[in-house]
Parts: sequence; structure tokens; C-alpha cells
Amino acid sequence: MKRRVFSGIQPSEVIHIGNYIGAVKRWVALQDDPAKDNIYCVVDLHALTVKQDPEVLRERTLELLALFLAVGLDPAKSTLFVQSHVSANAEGAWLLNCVTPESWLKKMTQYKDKSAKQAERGREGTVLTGLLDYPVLMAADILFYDTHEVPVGEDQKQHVELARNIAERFNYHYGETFIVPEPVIAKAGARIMGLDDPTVKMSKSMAHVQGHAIRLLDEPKQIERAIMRSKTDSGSEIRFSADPAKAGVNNLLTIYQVLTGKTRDEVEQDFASARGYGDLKKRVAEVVIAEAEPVRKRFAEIATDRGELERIMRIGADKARAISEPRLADVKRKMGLLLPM
Ligand code: AQP
Repeated sequence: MKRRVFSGIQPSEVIHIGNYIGAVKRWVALQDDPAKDNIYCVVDLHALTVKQDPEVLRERTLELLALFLAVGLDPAKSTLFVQSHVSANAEGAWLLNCVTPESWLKKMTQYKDKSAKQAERGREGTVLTGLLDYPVLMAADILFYDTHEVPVGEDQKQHVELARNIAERFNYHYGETFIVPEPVIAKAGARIMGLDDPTVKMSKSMAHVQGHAIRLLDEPKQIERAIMRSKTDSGSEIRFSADPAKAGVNNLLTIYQVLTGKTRDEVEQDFASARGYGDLKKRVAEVVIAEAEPVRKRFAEIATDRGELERIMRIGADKARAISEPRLADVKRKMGLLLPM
């Protein structure tokens, strides 16, 4: 039997190189593994955990689907769908809410960080229930699709572990039902850091800060500028290092490593005769542009064909419903709900 892979990304901003390296690029590679059955989702319900402009959110949802296609996700190989088009995800989240201790959610690092940041903004920054509860929605995304593997960046590991705990708790109370999924975190590139501050994760919510992120749809000039201005130290040694002072160089080398597919030794060899960080930055910028430019060009063609995007969304949602609805009915029955006759 094939192993089911499920992952998603929010249409909250144009994706950055961290999202691409930590998640989406790996999804594309998984499509060609005959042992996997892949489902990738535009998780628009998750985006509602912070205030969105409705028109912008609709546009970004279509954009993200177009970007899925532009990077090489193929609806003939993977199920691609928009989360809110399939009601099982949200319905399933409610059912899982009723087996998830509230204390588990309050312990989530991302909730603690994001709610603290929002609280700093006073009334405007009201922390919504959805922000606390969104890991349960993520658990529903994963569990109602009988998922074995969830390829994510390091920041999402804790949420996949929560999904595991919820599955185990449900199975204990109601009998064997859910597959207990595994987070699959890449060895290299699971946490790409901000170019302006290599001690913090590159983040969509910081993408508006100049020089923080490289967006996948940035023009070559913008990419080059962001990398050439990225923060490094005052030294000149180009080596992988866990030293916090060398985090900027380490981050650039990691981006280069993942995009070239080379080993750490090969990467260090490539820069053995470099004259300093200027050479490193120039070469990293070339590699990022070579990866991003074809995506930007394909995106420009695909994004204008609204009819085709709608067709792909419909097919994806039908396939997703066929997988999740039987599991939803099974869970409802086990929990004591009377199914419609
Ligand atoms: N910096 C990163 N390095 C590697 N992987 C990353 N991911 C996110 N940031 C990095 C992975 O990308 C996917 C995005 O999932 P998401 O839709 O939950 O992302 P998000 O929360 O909208 O985006 P960010 O960038 O994570 O924004 P903030 O920090 O503002 O919340 C996931 O697989 C994630 O692990």
C-alpha cells in the first residue's frame, strides 16, 4: 500500500524561499516517488486566524494554487485542493476539538509567540480563538486523510506531534481509527533564517520588512539586492557552523546547499577560493535566481487562466472529498452522532 503524504500552506502572503525549501520544493520531489500518494492543500481556513482582507484572501488563494502549478506540482500526480472547498476538514476539526485538552493548545510555542506579539498591539491585536485552535484544524487536515507522512519545516514539527497525540487519544477512547502520522523534516533547510536577522526564522508575517525574506515571485534584481545586503559577521571564513555569530553565513550556505543538491563538503569546496562574503553572496544570488526565475515566468502564464485554475480546484476537491468523507462518517458514528438516513 502507498504511504499517504499530506501537507499544506496558507495563502496569507506570497511564499518565501523558506517555505519553498522547507516544504514546497520537497513536495514536488515526492510526487515522483511511486511509494507515495500525495495531497497538497491551500489551507485558506488557517489564514483566517489573523484578520484578512476578503478580496485579497480570495486572490491569494488562486495565486497560491497557480504557484503550486508553477513550481511543478501536477494535478495528474498529486491531489491539489483548497481546504474550504471540502467541509470534512472544518467538521473534523470540531470533532477533534471535543477530544483535545485545552491545555495541549496553550502549550504550543507558535501560539505563545504569536499571541504575545498580537497582544503587544493593544485592541487591534485581539487574539482570536482560531489562533489557539488552529493546530486542531491542522490535525483534522492530516488525520481525516489517513496520512502517514507530513513534510514540513521545523516550525511545524510541534503541531504534527500534537496531531499524533490527538490520534492516539481518539484511538484509545473510540478504538483504532486514525493513522498516527509522522512529521518529515529535511536534514538541510528545515529552518531558513531571516536575511536581515539570521537569529530568527524567515517568516511570512515579517516579509514586509525590507531585506527580511526572498519571495518566490521577486524579480531577479530584488533577490540580488536582498542577498547582497544580508547580514553576515565581520569575518571571512566560509564554512558551515553552529556558532550563532556565523548564523548569516550558515544560512546562505544552507540555501545554496539545498538548491544545488550538493553535500556540505562539496559546498565548502565551491567556496574554498572565494575572496570573501561578497563572492559567497553573489553565487548564492545566482543560484536562487536560477531557481526562482522559471517559476516566476510559468506563474505569469498560469495565473491568468482562471478557467483552468477553477477546473483544477474542482477536480482536487472531488478527490479530497472521496478520501475524507468516509473517515468523517466513521468518526461521527464512533462518537455517537446519528448519521442522516
Ligand atoms: N523559514 C522557514 N524555513 C523552512 N521552512 C519554513 N516554513 C515556514 N517558514 C520556514 C514551512 O513552510 C510551510 C508554510 O506553512 P504555513 O502556511 O503554516 O506558513 P505560514 O505560517 O503562513 O508562514 P511562515 O513563513 O511560517 O509565517 P509565520 O512565521 O508568519 O507564521 C510549513 O511547512 C512551514 O514549516
